Amino acid sequence: MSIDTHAAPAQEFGDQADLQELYRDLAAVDLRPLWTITEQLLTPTPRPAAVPWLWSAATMKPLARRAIELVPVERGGERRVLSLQNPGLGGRPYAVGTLWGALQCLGPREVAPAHRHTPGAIRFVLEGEGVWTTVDGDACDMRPGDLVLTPSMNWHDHTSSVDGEMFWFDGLDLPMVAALDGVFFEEYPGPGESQPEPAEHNVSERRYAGGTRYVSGAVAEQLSPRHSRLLNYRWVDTSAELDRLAAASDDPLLAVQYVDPETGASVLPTMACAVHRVRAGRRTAAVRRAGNAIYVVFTGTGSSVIDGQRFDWGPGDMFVVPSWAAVEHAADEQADLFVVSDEPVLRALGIARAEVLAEPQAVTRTFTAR
Ligand code: 1HN
Repeated sequence: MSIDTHAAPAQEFGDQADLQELYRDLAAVDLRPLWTITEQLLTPTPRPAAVPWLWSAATMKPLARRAIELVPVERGGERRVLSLQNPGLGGRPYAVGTLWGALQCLGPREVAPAHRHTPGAIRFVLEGEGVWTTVDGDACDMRPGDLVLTPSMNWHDHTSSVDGEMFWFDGLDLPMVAALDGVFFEEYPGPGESQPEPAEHNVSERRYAGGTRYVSGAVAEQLSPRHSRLLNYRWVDTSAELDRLAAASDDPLLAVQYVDPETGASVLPTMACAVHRVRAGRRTAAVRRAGNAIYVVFTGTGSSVIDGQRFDWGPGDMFVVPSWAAVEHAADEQADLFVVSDEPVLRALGIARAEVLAEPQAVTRTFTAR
């Protein structure tokens, strides 16, 4: 947050010249009078610097393909990733104040080298095949719609075994970890730049996929650094769960949260993931939540109204809903929206809140994607 240095004091006291001198003398010794900035600091409701925004697949994908042609994936650069840079954040490469969001692509038979870091990541696969992410020795096969976790300090590299291209969404808690000055990063010590391919893939699935991986209500409260030991949530299972909910209700919105099958908590301590299915021709209630979220359109077309602005979307588009912005969705054809949010952190701190609006929002503007 940046605090306007030139803001007039909220109240004026005493002799003007003396007061101005006091402010100068305070500034000269790195002291700041709270009474001049109280209203900027303590806003009645969150005032995120990030703005509601949308990045379209039609714009991103040709640019990603050009990057595949021009830029190798190698040690140093580490990844071919196009970050969603919210224009409200003054050049910081973040989708919203607390979350990194990006489109990552891998060209034919490329390997992105192994490393590990304190920020945790989730991947939601958009397109492609024949790629796996090895997470601390477990090769997790990636198919469209799969959610793959690379928790904090787990070694990870990405391997393409085929001639096609691969595209996925990356969500990281990097801005939160950076705000805590907690970023650590290490290159894999080898031998080689990537982890050896294990004889068997998808070990975490065989061990943990038997438990409850999806819930439709609230996820378990938990203040713990633990992450899910299950590293891959398959689209076949996610969509089967959505189908099951759809058969049991006529709501416009069917929501499944991915959870740790051993605890019922969110998949990572810092990030919660969900899929929101919006039924064809239906509109969801407008909701606002404390905390930031990134939406990735997996299938379907429709629009969302975010604080009175309409965003039209289709497959592969990504958009952000900053804290406390009202959001509602309408689907033309049935739509599956993947959502990642920082909600577990707000819950752990006891400051989560949400509000369902009584009325649909009036649309005052329509967003034009670049
Ligand atoms: C990272 O390690 C990956 O491993 C992707 O694929 C995106 C963005 C910031 C920092 C580390 C990856 C990242 C990242």
